[in-house]
Amino acid sequence: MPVAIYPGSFDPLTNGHLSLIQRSLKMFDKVIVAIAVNPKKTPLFTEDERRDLIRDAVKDPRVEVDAFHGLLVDYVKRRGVSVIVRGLRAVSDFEYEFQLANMNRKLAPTVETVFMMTGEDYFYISSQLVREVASFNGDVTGLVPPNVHEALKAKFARKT
Ligand code: COD
Repeated sequence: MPVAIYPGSFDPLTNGHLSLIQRSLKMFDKVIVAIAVNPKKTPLFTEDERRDLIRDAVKDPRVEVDAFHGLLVDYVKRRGVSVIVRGLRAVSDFEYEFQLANMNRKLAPTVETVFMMTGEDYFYISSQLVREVASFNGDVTGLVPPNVHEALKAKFARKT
């Protein structure tokens, strides 16, 4: 059964991520959405919050939501998976993704990275911009799933 791991920060999940997950399911029987937990960074949403937001937004039995600490390739090997899915929005993504994919291949030669181009409606969406817009009370309707929209409102209402 072909399985892929879609890793990311997902802080928070956006409609761009969601589109990629849905399109990946046309190629893979199962997609593991893997939240990278980096203790050196302070995310807006905790690991558990990100996990719940993705689970509630996706609700597909073929999608598993998980989290990992440490190197992505170690996690991928632990899960017995050999395909990583990543998204490309613009030329600016390419350089970073190229480095990441090559470093991962160096560390784990049997693991392949598959790239998917962003959907035309989502090429300008990033978690970072969504956080910034929401922090200034801007409207993020259509950029994130409704449950993430509500969570952003609650998060920034608490902060102000
Ligand atoms: N349309 C299409 N694709 C999108 C969109 C969009 N609107 N938004 C994001 N994406 C894609 C991104 O290009 C990326 O491929 C993926 O979705 C996830 O995006 P983010 O921003 O949530 O996650 P990143 O890019 O911060 O994830 C980086 C990792 C956490 C995967 C990476 O740092 C990592 O593997 N960390 C673990 C430690 C490790 O192994 N380090 C060594 C790496 S060589």
